[in-house]
Amino acid sequence: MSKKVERPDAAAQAAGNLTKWEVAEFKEAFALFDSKKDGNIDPEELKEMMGHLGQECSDEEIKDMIDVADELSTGRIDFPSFLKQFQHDENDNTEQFVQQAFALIGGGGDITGDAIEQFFARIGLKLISDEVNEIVKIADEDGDGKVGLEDFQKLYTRK
Ligand SMILES: [Ca+2]
Ligand SMILES: [Ca+2]
Repeated sequence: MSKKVERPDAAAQAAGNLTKWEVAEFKEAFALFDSKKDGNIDPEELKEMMGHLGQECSDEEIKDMIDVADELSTGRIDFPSFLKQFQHDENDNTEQFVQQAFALIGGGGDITGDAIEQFFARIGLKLISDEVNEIVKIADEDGDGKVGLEDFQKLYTRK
């Protein structure tokens, strides 16, 4: 066990120019990865989650992914480090990231209620239909009942 590093203000600092929606969403994503609930994503947890998402990664690939984010060199990713990966100014791949996330959740098409349900089922979460409808409602800017790429992109540019 490596010693626990406490950084109470780091999350707020790392949030930087991310929208509140994004910070809340990344917090949920982080909690999903952190299956042991110890406040860090370790290689084992990362590998497990990538597997759920259909990405089989080698130990080497997992280590590389951790290294990119691991600013404290603990071999694990804490929430502030995780958040920093998604900063707009440090990461000009936001557009690409959004498109990849859209494709991942939508399974190649628009994000419908069914697609959301299946996505969460893949990562081991069962949503009730009220929750699914709520997600679609929040994200569906143009009101056609599903989340298209444009709706989805707007989630990441809203302040
Ligand atoms: Ca953990
Ligand atoms: Ca829509």
